[in-house]
Amino acid sequence: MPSETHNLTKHWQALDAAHHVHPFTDTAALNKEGVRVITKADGVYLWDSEGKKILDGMAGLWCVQVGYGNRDLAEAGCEALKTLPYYNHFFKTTNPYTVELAAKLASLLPEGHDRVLFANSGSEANDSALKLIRYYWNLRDKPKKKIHISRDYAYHGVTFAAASLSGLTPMHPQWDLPLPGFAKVPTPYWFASKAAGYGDMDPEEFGVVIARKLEAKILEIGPERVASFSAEPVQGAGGVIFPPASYWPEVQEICRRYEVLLHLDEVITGFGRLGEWFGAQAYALEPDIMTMAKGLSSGYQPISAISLGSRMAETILNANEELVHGYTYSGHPVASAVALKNLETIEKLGLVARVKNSIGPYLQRRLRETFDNHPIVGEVRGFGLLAAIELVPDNGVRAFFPDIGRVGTHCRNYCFNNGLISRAIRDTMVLAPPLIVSESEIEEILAKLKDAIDRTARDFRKM
Ligand code: PXG
Repeated sequence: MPSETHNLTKHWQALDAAHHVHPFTDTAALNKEGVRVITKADGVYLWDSEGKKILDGMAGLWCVQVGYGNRDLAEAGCEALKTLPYYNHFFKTTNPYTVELAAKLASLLPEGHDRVLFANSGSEANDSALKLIRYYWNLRDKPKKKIHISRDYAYHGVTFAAASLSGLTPMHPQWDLPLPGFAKVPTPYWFASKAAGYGDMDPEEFGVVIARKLEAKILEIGPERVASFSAEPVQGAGGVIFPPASYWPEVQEICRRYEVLLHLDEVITGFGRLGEWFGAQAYALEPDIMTMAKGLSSGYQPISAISLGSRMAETILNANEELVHGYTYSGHPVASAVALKNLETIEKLGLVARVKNSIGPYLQRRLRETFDNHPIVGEVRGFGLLAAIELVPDNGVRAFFPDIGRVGTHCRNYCFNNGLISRAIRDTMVLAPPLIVSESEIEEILAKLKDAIDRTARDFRKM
C-alpha cells in the first residue's frame, strides 16, 4: 500500500505534468521521469515531499544569501502585506519601504551610485539597463551609439534584450536571437584557453590578451557606434569564470578610452558572495550602471534594481522630461520590505565580512585540500562562497572529456542521490552555498561531492 505522502507526491507530479511548463526544461522528458516536489526549507537544507533532506549547495539559484526559513524576513513581509500590500510609484506617490530600501542600497553601492530604479527580476533589470544606456546616449546627442557588447558564456537573462546580451549560444536559436545591435567578445576563461587555441599563456598574460579583444571589437565596430560593455564581474551560469587579475583594470581603461559605458551585471556577485557587497568593490571597478537581483531579497521576494552612476544619473535625471519606463510592480512594498530586512540581516549577521575573512577562505582551502590531487580534477577555482571544480580526464591537465556535459551531468546526479545540490555547467561542478553555511555543513558538502566525483571517476576513468 503506498503511504499517504507517496500518494500526495504522485498527485502533485500528475498536476505538474498536466498543467505546468518548467523553465529551461524538456517538459516531455521530465514528465516521463517525474518531477521532484520540494515542500519545505530551513537553513541550508531543503526537503522533498518524500521526506528526503537535501543540502542546497547552490543557495537556490545563487540567491538565498541568508539561508532558508529566516523569521525576520518572513515577518517583515507579513507586516508589509498587512499594512500596504500594494501601491505604485506612478502617481507622484511613494511608500516607506521602497524609499528606505533605495537609501540603504545607496549606502552600500560603490561611490556615485546614489539613484536606483526597481524591477522584478534580473532579466528585467538588464533590459531596463540597456534602455537607460540608449536613452543616455540619445540625451548626450550621440544617437549613433547603439551597439551593446557583451561576452561569450555570459548569462544576463531571458527577455529579448537580456537573452541577446547573453553569450550562451543555446539561448538563441529557438527565438531567432540575438537581435541586431548586439556584439560578442571572448571571455577570460583561462582554464579553457589552451583547448581554445591560445597555447600555454600564463593567466595574467591571457587576461590582457582577452581584454584587448574588447578594444579590437570596439575599433572594428567604430567607437562612435558602441554604447556599452556589459559583464558579470565573475561569470556565474556560464561556468563560474574568475578573470585573471590583469583583466578588469585593462577593460576599465578601454571603456574609458572609447567612451563606452560599463554595465556590471551583479545579479550573482552582489550582496556578499565574493566577500564584498558587490563585485565592483571586489575588483575595484567604477561602473556607469549596475544591475542586481537574487541576493537583494535572498530570493524571498522577486525584486531587482538598477543603479545609476553619477554621470548617467546627472544626464537622465536632468532631462526635464518624463522617463517613459516602469513596471506595475516597480518597488513593490512587500518585496521592498523583505529586501530591506534582508540587507539589515546580512549586516546584523556580519555575513559579508564572514565570507571575506572566515567561511569563504575555509571553503576555498578545504576544496583545494580535497580535490587538487584528484585524478579527474583539472582545476579548483573560486573566491568567497563561489567555487568551481573542472572535471577532466587527467589531474591538472587543461583538456576536456569528449562529449562535453556528459561527465558533469553524471556527477551532478550522484550529488543529488547523495542529498547534495551542486550544479554541473558543462563538466564543471559549481558551488554557491548560502552565506550562513557553517564549517560542518561545508564538510558535509565536501564529503558528498567527493563521493560523487570518486564514483564519476570510477565510471569514466580507470582509477
Ligand atoms: N544576470 C545574471 C548574472 C544571472 O545569473 C540573470 C541576470 C537573470 O535573472 P532572472 O531573475 O531574470 O532569472 C541571472 C539569472 C542557472 C541559472 O542555471 C542562473 C540564473 C537564472 C536561472 C538559472 O545557473 N541566473
